[in-house]
Amino acid sequence: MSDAPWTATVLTIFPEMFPGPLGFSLAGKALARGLWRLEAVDIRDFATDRHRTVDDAPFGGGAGMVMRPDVVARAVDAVKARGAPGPSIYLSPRGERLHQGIVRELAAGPGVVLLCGRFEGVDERVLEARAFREISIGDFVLSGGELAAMVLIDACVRLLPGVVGDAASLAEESFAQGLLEYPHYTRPAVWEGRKVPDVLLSGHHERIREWRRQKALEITRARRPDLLTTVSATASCADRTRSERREPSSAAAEKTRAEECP
Ligand code: 9D3
Repeated sequence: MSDAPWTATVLTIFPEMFPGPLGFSLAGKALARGLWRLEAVDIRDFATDRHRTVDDAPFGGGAGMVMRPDVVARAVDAVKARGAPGPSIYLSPRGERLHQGIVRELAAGPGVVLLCGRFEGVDERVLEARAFREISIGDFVLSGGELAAMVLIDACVRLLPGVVGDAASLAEESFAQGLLEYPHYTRPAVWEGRKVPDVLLSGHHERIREWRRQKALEITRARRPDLLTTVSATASCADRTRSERREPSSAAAEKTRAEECP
């Protein structure tokens, strides 16, 4: 007897958008192998009128329409009653910003129930009454929550046991934790007059490791200095990161960094 797999239950007015990209590649193969489950539920099925209306004009006036609390509540209550596991999450531009710490937390649980907004948003009362957690995927404007839901699901699924086949990939990931990736090269060794760095052809594994570490630090410092913020300002790039990793300036800073690290 085996436990139910990690399950994403998506409440949307566009269920045909799923699995969409989640049906391909890593997530798609894992879905086909039964390592996770996806249920896309049409919120319109929980409307009560002939036109299956899910939205209405905002009280107080203003542009756009708002999703009705009664329809959304019936949808979420129905999937929960059917056993949909995990926290209820509303994908919303005003939510807490998604990061790998949240992804790890959600992937470690039994699944997620994801409410995708359309129109201007969802009536505030149903978010309170059903204790939705609000999550945004970044500071840019999408036309609805469906793509954001797919992003969150994809990020979680690749962390589920057995999904990433190569154990070395996850080991590498933890090795590089907190830094951007070093540059990669493959054949040909010379392309358009550009040579692959000699050290990578040298076979000196320890030197290759050091070179990659150094490049990862340089790239992180140039592109995402915020990932290195707790590091002292005077030592060399490598030294700074080393001392930071061994003697974090505070438990709080370390926790924040760990949660934000890619
Ligand atoms: C006029 C004010 N707009 C807020 C910025 C309204 C609005 C725009 C876009 C309301 C909803 C949306 C649709 N976006 C999402 O549903 C969404 C989203 C996003 O737009 N950016 C980042 N993360 C997310 S999660 C869901």
